[in-house]
Amino acid sequence: MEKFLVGVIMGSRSDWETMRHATETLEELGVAHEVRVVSAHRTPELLFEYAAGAKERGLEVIIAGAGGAAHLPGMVAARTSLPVLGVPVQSRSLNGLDSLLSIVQMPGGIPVGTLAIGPAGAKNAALLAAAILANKYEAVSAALERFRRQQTATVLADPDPRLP
Ligand code: RP5
Repeated sequence: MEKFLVGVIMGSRSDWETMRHATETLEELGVAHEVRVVSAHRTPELLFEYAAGAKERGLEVIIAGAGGAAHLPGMVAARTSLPVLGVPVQSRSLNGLDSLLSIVQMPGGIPVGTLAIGPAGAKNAALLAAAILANKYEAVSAALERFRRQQTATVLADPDPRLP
């Protein structure tokens, strides 16, 4: 059975359009990951089971995305000592400010590393997860360095914004 290092979870299938940016980035970096819908409100038992068993199953980082009353990252962090990275999904009614505040305002003692609202946050959650893993896995460290080099080269190669 493949060993997954990162668990990417989200509160609803409707979060996938945002969270796919996390999985695409992990794929680009060659980081083995699993993807699941786990809802804090609709499947609370699954949430506790997932968080409680995550470390034992070999996961080393959890990326949790949710929108609105976004309790998923915080509740996962309450049940595991693994690093939890929270992605606020842009909600329809409040543009994700509700998601951001729900995720970022954790009480002292139970941290959630909170990223930006939306796709940029999902992408950066994957990069941050890779940076955590890079301390232990040389291949991930090399992939991350390569990603940064390529990103810089892409910007430098196309400096005139008037050209298509
Ligand atoms: C949250 O409620 C989910 O993370 C999602 O962002 C939001 C809306 O969920 P759906 O009603 O689209 O399933 O739990």
